[in-house]
This record gives sequence, C-alpha cells and structure tokens, in this order.
Amino acid sequence: MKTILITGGAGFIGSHVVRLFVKKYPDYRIVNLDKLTYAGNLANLKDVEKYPNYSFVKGDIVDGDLIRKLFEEKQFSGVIHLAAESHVDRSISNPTEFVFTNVIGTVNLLNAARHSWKEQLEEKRFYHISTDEVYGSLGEAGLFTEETRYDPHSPYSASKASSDHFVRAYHDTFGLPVVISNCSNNYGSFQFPEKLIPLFIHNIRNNKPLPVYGKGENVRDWLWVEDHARAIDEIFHRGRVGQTYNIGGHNEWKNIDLIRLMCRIMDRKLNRVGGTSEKLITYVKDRAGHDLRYAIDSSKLQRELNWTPSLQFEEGLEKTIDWYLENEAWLQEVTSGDYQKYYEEQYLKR
Ligand code: NAD
Ligand code: TDX
Repeated sequence: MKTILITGGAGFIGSHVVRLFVKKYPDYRIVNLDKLTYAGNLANLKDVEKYPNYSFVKGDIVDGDLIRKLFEEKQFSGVIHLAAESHVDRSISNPTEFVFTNVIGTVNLLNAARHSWKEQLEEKRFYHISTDEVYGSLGEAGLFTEETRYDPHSPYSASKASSDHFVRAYHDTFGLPVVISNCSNNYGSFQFPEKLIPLFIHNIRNNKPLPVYGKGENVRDWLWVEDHARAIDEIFHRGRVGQTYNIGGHNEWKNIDLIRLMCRIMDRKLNRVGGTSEKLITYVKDRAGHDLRYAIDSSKLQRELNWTPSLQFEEGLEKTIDWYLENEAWLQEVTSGDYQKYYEEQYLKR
C-alpha cells in the first residue's frame, strides 16, 4: 500500500486533488498536510473526510522538524506539493510570507524526501505543482512552452520560480525523482473569493462594485480545476522523471470580456434586467507589475500523456456560478473575520 503526502490539500486545487485520489485509489493512503491559513478550509473536504484511506495533519511546511518527523513516521513513497501562498495581490502587500512558505517550505520537503528516500528511488516521486506566472508576460502573440525562459515579475511568481529551481536542483544534484507542472489560471468550486472569478460572483450577487484593474485588457488562459486535477493524476503516475509539463485550457479571455460574460450570466440567473450587473464594473488603479498576457502550450502533455481539457469554458463558468450561488453558506464562512479585514485593506483603500 502506497502512502502519498498531499500538501495544501485543504485549499482550492488541493481539495480537488485529494478528492480525486481518495476516491480513485482506495489502496493508497492519502495524508493531507495543511496549515489551514485563511485559504485552507476543511469544509472543502467534507465528502471524503470519513474515507478510511484519508487522514489530515495540521502543520506548517516551514517547520522543518515537523516535516522530517512526518516523513519518518509515515514513510511516504510520493509527494504532491501544492501548499503555497497563492495570491499575487497579497504577495505585493506582504512578500516575506511568500518566501517562507513557497521557498523554504518547498526546500524543507525536498530535504525530508532526500533523507528519507535512500533506496528504490524508481518507486518514489516528488511532484511539485507550479504556475505559468514563472514565465512572465506574453505580448499579443505566442505561447509559453516548457522551454520558455523564466521571467517572474511579482513576489508570488518570483517565489514560485525559486521553488521550481530548487526542485530541479535536487534532481540534478541529488538524483531526487522529481516532476514539475506549470498550470494556467484555474476556476471552479471552492476557490477562495479573493481571486477574480469567485470574487466577482460574490460581488455581483451582493450588488458590490467589481474592481477591474487598469483597463481590464489583461489576458488569462482559464482551466477547469477538475481538468487540472486529472492532469496531476496523469503526471504523478506517468510523467517522466526530471521533466516539466505545461498545463493549460487553450482558453484565453481578456478580463473585461470575461467579466461582461459573467455579468450577463448572473443577470439571467438572478432574474435581473439585462445590463444591471455590468453597472457594477468599476475601473481601479492597476495591479503593480501586472502581467499582460498568459497563454499555455500544453502540447507536450497531450502528446505524451494524452490529456486534454474536458469542459467548454461557457459550460464550466455556468457550473461554477451555480455552485457559488448554491453554496452561499460556504462563501459567508470564508468571507468573515480575517478575510474581511484583508478585503477592506485591499479594496476599500483603492
Ligand atoms: P490556495 O491558496 O487555495 O491553497 C493553498 C493551501 O496551502 C491552503 O489550504 C493553505 O492553508 C495551505 N498552506 C499555505 N501555507 C502553508 C504552509 N506554510 N504549510 C502548510 N500549508 C500551507 O491555492 P491554490 O489556488 O489551490 O493553489 C495550489 C497550488 O497550485 C499552489 O502551489 C499554486 O501556486 C499552484 N497554482 C495555482 C493556480 C490557480 O489558478 N489557483 C494555477 C497554477 C498553479
Ligand atoms: O479584483 C480583481 N480585479 C482584477 O481586475 C482581481 C482579484 C483580479 N483582477 C485581474 C488581475 C488578473 O489580470 O484579473 C486577473 C486574474 O487575477 P487573479 O484571479 O488574482 O489571478 P492571477 O493574478 O492571474 O493569478 C492566478 O493564476 C495563476 C492565481 O492566483 C495564481 O495562484 C496562479 O498561479
């Protein structure tokens, strides 16, 4: 029986990965290690928490002793590392936290894996989940490939780029069996409402302003979170050691076009007169260092592992909006307390 460590499993993408693995692999023991920051919520995993192959450990990946002991105790044969500080705007207000979790936390996990995995390395795997933001920003044309030079601009992407370099260095220097993937923007259920799509659903629902950064002309490539989780499953099991795989939705949207589409769908779902929600659009000061465009070439993943996105964006967006409208209690819970303070600092000062 394999024991797999999933870090950050109480967060947005992590909870989808934990759910997929717990249900699909009853003969794996899945250990979810999460600090439960503002972004981690065990309510995201209610449907799998009683499964006999699932367990949760509350802990901080920055705590090297805890990580070392956990590896000794559990004898993991695989790691899927998602724990991170993940929001660009927070990295602009507080960069240091991103260095601790994203860089030092990752190095702690690499050290523990390296010391614990002395033999049968071909049966071990350290899978690091990263982002397309490490490649920087594209102009009007072109796509990020696995060969694109790293050029991070925000403290968030700089910290993720640094962690990617450490993961590759542990492969090259110590022979650690690693694999990395860099994914585009995810959307779907359980995403914390500080990111564009859930924040704007929440604000439209509550007739609050929709703060569009700059002119709304930045482009993002959106991927259904369950398609990302499926790609992670494929890469964890069949990706080649030492390799990087880009994951993307072939689904580029200018922010303002996406926001207008969301407004139209929400008007329909909330029985509002057409055009009502668009009136909430408010142009605010641009994000510092705001990358213009991200778009991913995921042909390597398609060619080698036969993965393709499963959902059309319009369908996925409708499903996502329905989920947030039906899960108002979840939204209320995560937008109270700590988050509320951050929300005020972030938006009410603009
Ligand atoms: P998230 O912010 O929703 O979740 C992060 C999780 O990590 C939370 O549960 C949090 O409690 C936990 N965590 C944070 N610091 C920790 C620490 N020090 N120790 C242990 N746990 C800690 O993030 P997400 O959007 O689900 O992203 C998951 C991963 O995927 C991240 O590594 C992110 O860089 C990457 N990624 C995200 C996207 C996206 O669109 N959201 C796209 C590509 C890559
Ligand atoms: O209030 C807003 N107004 C706005 O115009 C917010 C929150 C965002 N935006 C813009 C900024 C971006 O151009 O929308 C776009 C998407 O913003 P985010 O949801 O913050 O995502 P992004 O900065 O693109 O980063 C995301 O994708 C890559 C995730 O947060 C990262 O974790 C992931 O690595």
